[in-house]
Order: sequence, then structure tokens, then C-alpha cells
Amino acid sequence: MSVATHDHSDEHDAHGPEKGLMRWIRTTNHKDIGTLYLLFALVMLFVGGLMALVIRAELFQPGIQFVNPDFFNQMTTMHALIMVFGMIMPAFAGFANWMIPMMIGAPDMALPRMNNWSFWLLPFAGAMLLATLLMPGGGPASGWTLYPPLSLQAGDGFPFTIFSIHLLGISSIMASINIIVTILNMRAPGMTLMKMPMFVWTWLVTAYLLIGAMPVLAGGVTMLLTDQFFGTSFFQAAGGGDPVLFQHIFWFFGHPEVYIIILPAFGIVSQIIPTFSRKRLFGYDSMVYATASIGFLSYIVWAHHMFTVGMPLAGELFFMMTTMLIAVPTAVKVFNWISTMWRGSLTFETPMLFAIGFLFMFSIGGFTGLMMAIVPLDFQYHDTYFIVAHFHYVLVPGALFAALGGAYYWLPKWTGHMYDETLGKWHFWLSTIFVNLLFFPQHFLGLAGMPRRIPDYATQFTDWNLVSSIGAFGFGFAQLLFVWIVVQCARGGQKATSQVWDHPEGLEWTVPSPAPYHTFEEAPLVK
Ligand code: CU1
Repeated sequence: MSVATHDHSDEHDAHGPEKGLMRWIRTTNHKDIGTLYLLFALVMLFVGGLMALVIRAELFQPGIQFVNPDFFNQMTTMHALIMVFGMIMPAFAGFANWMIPMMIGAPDMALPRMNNWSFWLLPFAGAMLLATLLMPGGGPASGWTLYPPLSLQAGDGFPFTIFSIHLLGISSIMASINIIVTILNMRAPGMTLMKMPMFVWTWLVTAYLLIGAMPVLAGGVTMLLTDQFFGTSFFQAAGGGDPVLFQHIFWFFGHPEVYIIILPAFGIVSQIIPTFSRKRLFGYDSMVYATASIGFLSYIVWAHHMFTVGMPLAGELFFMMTTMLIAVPTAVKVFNWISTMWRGSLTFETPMLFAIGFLFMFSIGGFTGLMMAIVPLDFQYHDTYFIVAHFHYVLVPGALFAALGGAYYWLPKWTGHMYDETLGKWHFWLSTIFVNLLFFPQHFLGLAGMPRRIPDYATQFTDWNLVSSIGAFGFGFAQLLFVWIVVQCARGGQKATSQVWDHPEGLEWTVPSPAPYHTFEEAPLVK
């Protein structure tokens, strides 16, 4: 594949490509913006991760050791907001920016200037959110769900928290508009919808979910704001309002949000597994329909987060049934991934290890999700560490492992170099061992009755909390290895060939699309 003719000057004016910092601030190139998203996500992984380590340090043994209870609550709240909005969503937006145009044969995203704006809102929104920790009364401490009336007891940072959520939402919506317009309008001739790589399909559905869900969150937090500062009482019983209304609004956003996070992960895994099985993806059409039906179902299950608020029985049954229904398209996907591997010429490079790890451990999170869908069981699990264990299996060895697998998979194409395979495997195995030490014992703690979001606990919970905290610090340090591998790969190493992984169908961008301009030997190196 010849890419030597593709230089960078067409993205800018006649003066040619910009250099230095201004290049990154003013870039409209989807690869640059993808890189910015990915680097931002990596930084936030460590910011949110440090907060998790504060939590696990405090929970290492019973009693109050390091932080006061209010700061502990700020840590649990911030950790979640940062990881969801600042880390995993920007990470997948980075993958989308890099890969979608190349996968569908488009020269760039459809709306490149808006693309720049979508990204550059993020550092400011993130900084404002973090700044609330330094304001009088501290940051939000009511959990990332911001349930009133507790969330209305917040300190001076409260309006800043809400404004930063608005900015993060605007960023996501602009990115989604861009992705939808790009996919629907800029596919190369012959690239019909049902030929698009699965990663593109999962992002198309995700973008629609974002456009449907984010405004609902924006509305809900705006109502919190007016309740606090403008004398309304949407959620205040004293004024005739209903705090449960907020829970409905929040989870009407919050459940689709779960799939906003996991669908791109499904997409990445659907790219990796066929490559390292040397086979086509099994059941492509059913994969597409499963993705679409998960997208639809994700909008009619929200109240499974609220079984204990005192809903009518008919409501509980409805949300129990619809929730269990999502297991069907999800199982179709797992079946297809396993069938893709079946009798394939499997090899187990780092991306494949992360994909297989995803398959096993995401399924653990899926099965505990089914357990919680059952109303009478949820009455027992509600607000315990079992819930914490469940969604962390979905999000960490689930979504994060898919993102790490995707990073290893595409790093050679992004940087032009191979990463260190031995270190990559170390990273996978250390992460897998520690992530299970970290989260598996939390199932036992939850079943034994340990509540979540509490800085202290009864002494019978000591042993498993100790194991969990050791797992947390091990997992955190293992991610430093990832940074080292990425830096090493970006700075040099063995050159990647145009066919990085030995796959019969060649590159992911099999369509006439320019390869990354600074990726392969024959391409000019733009600094
Ligand atoms: Cu949910």
C-alpha cells in the first residue's frame, strides 16, 4: 500500500502543517484528535485510579485511617465521574476518531472543526470537576448518581460540578453527531452499511444512544441546579416534588450509558478476535442486529436500579423481564466470538489475550447482572459491595480490557512500531491476576452484607477487604507498565509492516482509504 503521496498539508492552509503546541490545539485531523483523546484518557485513568487507591487504602483495614468520611465520599463520587466521563468514554472516542474514517474509506471525520471542539472541551470540563475538590465544602460527595436530597447538601463546588457535566455532555453529543454524519455520508463507494467493520457498527449505535441519553442527564442535573439556587422543588418533597423522579431521570440516562461504554468495547473485541483466529467474524449479520437490539432494549430497563424505592409490582416485573431480555443479544455476541475462534488458527499475542480476558471476565459481570435483575434477590444485594463487584467486572476487565486490547492491536499502526510483546504479556497477566484479587472478593463482602460507599466496616469483613486492597495496588502499578510500553513503542523499536498481524483479509482498512501518514516506513515522518 503506497501512502507516500499523502502529506498533511491539505488539512491546513497554504502555509503547510503547523508545528509544536499550536498543531495540537488547532488540529482538525482525525488521527491527531484521536491521539489527543487517547492521551487524555490515559492521564485520567491515573487520576481516577489514584482516587480508587485512596478508597482502597482507607478500606485496607477497619477503622478510619487516612481520610475523613466526607473526603472518602468525595473520592467515591469523583472516582466514578472521572472514570466514566473522563477516562473510558474519551478512550473509545479516541478509537472512533482514529479508526472509523479509515475503516469506511473516508478522508477524515465529516465535521473536522467541530471534532476539535469536542475534544478541547474535555480538559476544561475535567479540570473544573477536579477543582471542586479545592472549593469550600469540597467536591460532590453523594455518589456519581447525585441523588437528591443528599446531593443538594453539597458545598460551593456544586454548580461547577453540574456545569462540568453539561460540558462533558456537549462534548459527547458533538462527537456523536460527527460520528453519525461521517458513517452515513462518507463511506467509500461499495461500503454498504452491512459491510462495515463491527467496530463502526457498534459506534453508530453508541452515537445514537449518546444523543438520546445525554440531554436527559443534562435536564436532570439542571433541575437539581434550579432546586438548589432558584427556588424550584422538582425533587424536594417539602415543595411538592419527588426525589424518586430524579432517580428515574438519572437512570433513563444511566442505563443507556452502560451500553454507551460497553458497545464500543464489543466492537473492538469483534475486530481483534477474527484477526487472531485467522477467520472472518462468525455471524456478522446477527452481530449487527444484536448490537441494534441491545441499543433499543437499553432504553427500557432503567428502573432495575431502583427496585427498592417502592415501585408497583407490575413495574418491577416489567423491568426484571426487559433486563433479562438483554442477556439474549449479549449471548448471541458471546456465541459468535467463540464460534469465530472455533477451529481457527489461534495465536495469543497481547491484543488477543486482552480480548479473551474480556470474554471471560465481562461474562462474570454479565451473570451477576442477571442475578441482580431478579427483583427479590436485588432487595438483598442493593447498595452492597456485590453491586460494586458486578459493575467493576463489566467496566474494568470488561470495558478497560477491551480498550487496552485495542490499544495493543492498533499501536503498531498508530506509531509505526511494534510494542514489546513480552512486556505486553506481562502487563496482561499482572492485570488479570490483580484485577481478580481486587474485585472477586467484593462479591463475598457484598453477599455477607457489607454496604458500599462507607469508609469503615465491621471486623468480619477485614480479610477480604485486605485482599481487595492488595489487588488494587497491584493493578494500579501494573498499569505503569502499560505507560512504559506505549512510550517505548512511540519512540522507536522494530518497524511495523503494512500487514501487522498475519490475517488473510489483510488490514482493517481494506477499502481505498489513506493509511496513517506517520505510520509506515515509506510514509513521511511528521513531527
Ligand atoms: Cu442498568
